[in-house]
Amino acid sequence: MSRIGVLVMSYGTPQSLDDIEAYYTHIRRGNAPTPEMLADLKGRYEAIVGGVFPLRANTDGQVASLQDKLEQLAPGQYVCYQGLKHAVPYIEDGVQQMAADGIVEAVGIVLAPHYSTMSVGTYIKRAQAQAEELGIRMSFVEQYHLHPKLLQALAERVKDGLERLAVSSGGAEPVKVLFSAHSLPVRIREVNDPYEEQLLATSREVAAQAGVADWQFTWQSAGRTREPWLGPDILETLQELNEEGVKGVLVAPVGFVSDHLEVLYDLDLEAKSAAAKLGMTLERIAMLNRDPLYMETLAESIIEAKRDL
Ligand code: FEC
Repeated sequence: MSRIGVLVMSYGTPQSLDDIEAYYTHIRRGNAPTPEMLADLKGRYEAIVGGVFPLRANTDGQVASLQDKLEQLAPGQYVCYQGLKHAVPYIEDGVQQMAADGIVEAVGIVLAPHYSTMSVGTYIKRAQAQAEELGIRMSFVEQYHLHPKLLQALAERVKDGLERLAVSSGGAEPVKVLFSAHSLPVRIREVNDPYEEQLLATSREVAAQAGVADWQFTWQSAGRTREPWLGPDILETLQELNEEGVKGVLVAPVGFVSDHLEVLYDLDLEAKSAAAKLGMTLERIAMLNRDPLYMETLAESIIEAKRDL
């Protein structure tokens, strides 16, 4: 019997500084960015430790660790492939590789826990279209935002983060936990998109498990387009918290699972310096990356989705 393919999908990142324009053009559905937009994005990648692209190594590591975890739970049954949304190997490349290897049944999963028609929904559409063309039967994990092991891993990180914040702020009070995720255009509300509710559900559960009473949710990393995006943005939220007298902030970007630009630049550089200018201390929880509990979350969700094949 042939093995079950696992298409592990992630956002993708440029391969080099020279590749940023092609990457940005792909994100913009074939429209090249203006020279100003390109310079701005290049500047952000350069600011994160001199132009590195940590998402690639992190995604590679996550896929390798997931393969090991599946091997432990179901020896010889699953084989992982990578498919990226905006960089090589693209989602379609991953599906083509499965077909070339003789895979006839596969499960797809995205390295993002919350479902939106504009995020996970588009990954699935592309994978499904290519799989149909090549005769591969696929089922998909659409979300895993309330998986108990994911919640446990995040709650542990919030507890650790609060300890770090107590040290770096010299015990200053009061402290607020800010859960965050990538903003999306406000128009997702017109289609009753579950994204916002799922993010709030994760935040609520993680706060409860970490024993945090004082928390709120905020958006980050809104795109540079003309239409309205979900807000408030974290930079506005920091202003408000400062007006309320908050002294310490722990950011928990629960919509992301990896160290990458939106975390290392938007939070660690931009939000941290904005908080410092307001006289507040800001810390961030460690990202999940290859956390064993996260790997178990993915593996168990895949094994569950295989039942729908
Ligand atoms: O480290 C890296 O190289 C990549 C970091 C990265 C991640 C990421 C995740 C998400 N995005 C989502 C939605 C959008 C929408 C647009 C958009 C634009 C960008 C740009 C960059 C970028 N995103 Fe991203 N995103 C990452 C990086 N994203 C760079 C372009 C410049 C900019 O605006 O900063 C707007 C597209 C348009 O122009 O129409 C929408 C969502 C996620 C989280 C879920 C997921 O991982 O898929 C949602 C990581």
